Amino acid sequence: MDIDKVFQDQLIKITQEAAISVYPHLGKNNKNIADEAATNSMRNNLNKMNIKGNIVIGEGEMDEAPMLFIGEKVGTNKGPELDIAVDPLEGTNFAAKNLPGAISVIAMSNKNDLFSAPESYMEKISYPKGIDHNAIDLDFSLKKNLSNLADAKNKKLENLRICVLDRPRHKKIIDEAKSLNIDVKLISDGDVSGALLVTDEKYNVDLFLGTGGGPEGVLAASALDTYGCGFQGRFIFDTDELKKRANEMGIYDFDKKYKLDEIVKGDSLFCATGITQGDLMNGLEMKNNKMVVKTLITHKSQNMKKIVTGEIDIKK
Ligand code: VTB
Repeated sequence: MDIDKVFQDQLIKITQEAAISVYPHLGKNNKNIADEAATNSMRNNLNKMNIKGNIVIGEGEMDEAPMLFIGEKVGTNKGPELDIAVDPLEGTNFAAKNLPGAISVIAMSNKNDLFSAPESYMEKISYPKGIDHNAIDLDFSLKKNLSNLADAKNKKLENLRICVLDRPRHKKIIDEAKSLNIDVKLISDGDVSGALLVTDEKYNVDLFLGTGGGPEGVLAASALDTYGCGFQGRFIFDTDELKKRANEMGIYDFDKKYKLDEIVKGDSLFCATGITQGDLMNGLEMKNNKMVVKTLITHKSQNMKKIVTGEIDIKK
């Protein structure tokens, strides 16, 4: 079933307002306060929606997060049953330090269509549309993935560019890229945006890969699906606690590589509003008491993918 188009504008408003709520906290060196503001705003607005919403990706598990925890019910309890994934402030460091890349993100699907998993890391890889899904795999070497990509895109291997989170755990990937003469775009945080850089040639990223947050992987997968891009993810359940929680959520095969259509099924909506300047969209900009806000929205069944500009009056 297609998700009603009325929710497009409502989701845009939700991420816009969450983003604006972070504005006073930009550069104040306090990640928690900034995150709390965005989470509060998002939760208040979600609870006004005529939906039976279930948070499947949120701020944490019930016992550790007071708001928008996994399993929390949101909405007026009238309307369709929907799964919701949120990251009210993706890039808390960016916001606290007023650096580029902070966004506010939400995704929505029909009930049981978004993957629900404990807060864990995920190995992930995303790639542009038009590539055979058997050509790219988490278990292939970087060289094999890139050679397959180069063939499919009719490009020279050394002209490809990859994006990776700048972490010591990615040394092997980065070293291998260097030895292949491949340009690497290193990002310090924010791998929802990073994974989406394969959606358009203008970003000049042919492959995003590496280990980051599982929730961020599910969120990115929703937008990638609408763009027709590819994604593969493998959760890392490396503690007894995580394994137990995964079991409780119905996950028994800890080594499974999930394809995009196993992470996001059917229709989905995705919205991300820029807080600070980013690769995907501009950040918040105050102009004559109006906040200019840019939001990327995708809606799979409508084949909609666009950046919407809002001008919002800021009450003094
Ligand atoms: C990424 C990134 C996030 O966490 O998922 C990353 O998208 C992974 O975790 O913005 P580590 O920082 O522990 O490597 C963030 O940087 C923060 O949630």
